[in-house]
Amino acid sequence: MKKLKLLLSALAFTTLACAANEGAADPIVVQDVGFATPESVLHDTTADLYLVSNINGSPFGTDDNGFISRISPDGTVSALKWIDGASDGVTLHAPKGMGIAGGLLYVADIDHVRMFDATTGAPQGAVRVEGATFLNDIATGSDGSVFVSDSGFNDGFEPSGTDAIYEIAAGKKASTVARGEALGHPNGLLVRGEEIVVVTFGSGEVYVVSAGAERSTGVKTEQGSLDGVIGLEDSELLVSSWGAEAVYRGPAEGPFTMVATGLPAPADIGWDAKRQRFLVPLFKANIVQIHQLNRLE
Ligand SMILES: [Ca+2]
Ligand SMILES: [Ca+2]
Repeated sequence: MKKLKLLLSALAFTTLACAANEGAADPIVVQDVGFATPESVLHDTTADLYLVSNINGSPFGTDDNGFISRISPDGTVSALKWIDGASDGVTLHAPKGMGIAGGLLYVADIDHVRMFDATTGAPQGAVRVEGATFLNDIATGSDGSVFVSDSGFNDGFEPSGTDAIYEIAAGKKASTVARGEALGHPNGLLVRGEEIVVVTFGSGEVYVVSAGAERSTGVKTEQGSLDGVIGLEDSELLVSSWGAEAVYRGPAEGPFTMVATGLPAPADIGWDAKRQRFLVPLFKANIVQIHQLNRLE
């Protein structure tokens, strides 16, 4: 009897595993093109191109060699170093999260949010975020507001105690939305109405903050080290997890199921709403994968 039960549960497991992969098209894999520690992918909906931020070296290094690539939705490279820290007049050390608002591309870069013309890539100044150690994700609201997370790490990923979420008001100055180690090393941000959905690299949580309020209790995914977050039209989320080497899907209050696996160090995922694709930078493998979201998943 025990044997039969084991056999049945093994069968059930196999069926589930098949269901998860059924109909999932192979991703487009962009590799061996010169990416260097890609952290974030963003769909520029105006140009209809994907932007990839490349740290190029240490995530903490002020080496002015970071760059931003432009790639076509078919996976071909349009410009590997569209914006290049190595160019004269461009400062870019270790670019991470990106967002576009009001014709400007905002890029998180250690303790600055740098701005570039979203059409030409020309530098448009920077906002220094006083006291920040590890600015990570950028999120934009439909009203043009811009937010940035500080994951609160010093070199070597030691806690710096600077965990925070800031608003970059009028592209000129940072104001605090939330602050403190209870934020659990916040990483990915998503603006949803008056709230910001936060996923954390430290505590492995998904929670919500709004200005002047305590963070919500939140939920934990099964595996942690969460990096990027995407909001789907049906208000579900996609969340990347280094712990699971996967992308999770679920409502902010959970539960979450995996929609793509076998993704080592999946950093800040992007979303192509037009094609219903999620875009995954593999931080350590110097690869970007383009995945079709299966509606049945
Ligand atoms: Ca660098
Ligand atoms: Ca990130």
